[in-house]
Amino acid sequence: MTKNTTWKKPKTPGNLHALSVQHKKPQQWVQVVGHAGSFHAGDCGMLLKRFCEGEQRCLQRLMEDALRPFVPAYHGVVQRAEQDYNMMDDLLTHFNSPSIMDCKMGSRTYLEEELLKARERPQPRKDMFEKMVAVDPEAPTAQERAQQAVLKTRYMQWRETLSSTTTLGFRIEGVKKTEGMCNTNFKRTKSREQVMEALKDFVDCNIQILRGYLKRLKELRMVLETSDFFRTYEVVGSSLLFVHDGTGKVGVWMIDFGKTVPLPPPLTLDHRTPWVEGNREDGYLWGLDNLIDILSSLLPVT
Ligand code: I3P
Repeated sequence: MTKNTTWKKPKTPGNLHALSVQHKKPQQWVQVVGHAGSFHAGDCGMLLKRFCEGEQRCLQRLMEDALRPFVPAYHGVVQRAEQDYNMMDDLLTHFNSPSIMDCKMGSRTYLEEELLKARERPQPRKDMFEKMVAVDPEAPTAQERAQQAVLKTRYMQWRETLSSTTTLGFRIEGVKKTEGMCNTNFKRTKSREQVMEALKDFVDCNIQILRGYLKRLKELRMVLETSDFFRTYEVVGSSLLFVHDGTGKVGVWMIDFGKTVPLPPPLTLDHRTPWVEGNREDGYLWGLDNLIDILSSLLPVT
């Protein structure tokens, strides 16, 4: 265990009950990160996410796969105000004032096909230039500065190396702690130590919560290693959603499959081999190994 860490003892069931009653209020859906306006709360514990055909295909496949317990249950397409939505379980429904963290998994956040497209038809983006200089005014090259625009793949690669995506195979995208504000200020959270601090803060040094997350992540890793779906898909830009609450309840689910694409048979991935262009590897399991290792190192030495 690192020095100067104060670990909270797991709360007794009595305290827990009082806490959950005290905080009980109608479940509100909270969006930690993601494209603005893409989500709506549905009826009866459902979440509506702006329709994406690729994501629909993944969710349909996942409902038949060993990974089913680790993804939100999918309930088909609904229409609201002439817009189609994929309807799925709202993963926060059974939590009381939950704390939520979104970790984007993998060592790469753009698809190989996006890279090819950017080469064939470069479309520099002003919005991404602006996001880049807001974080680091020195980041753009002279040419990018002259254009006041950057390619999306360049922006994504810059985000990957600025954060822990390239070095650890995952990055923290956003955290919302019980009753707190949503914090998405993790763009420069890169080193193992910085990630450890952020994770420690997220679990509030609660060992029970930490153990719960580790158990769930190890189960997920075991299932990923045997899943037919996972072996045959390039999984890019997908997140793990961490949720816990004051009762000690924890959950982790795979979410966001908009950039998860089937591989041309007979190609399969092990998700640990480093990426070189053409091999389609995404570093997902390498990132999960690192995440499990870092969370394990936060446990007190017994
Ligand atoms: C966004 C983030 C998203 C990406 C989006 C970026 O950058 O990388 O993952 O969407 O691209 O703007 P940031 O987190 O720095 O705001 P996709 O994963 O769907 O590509 P977009 O602006 O083209 O939607």
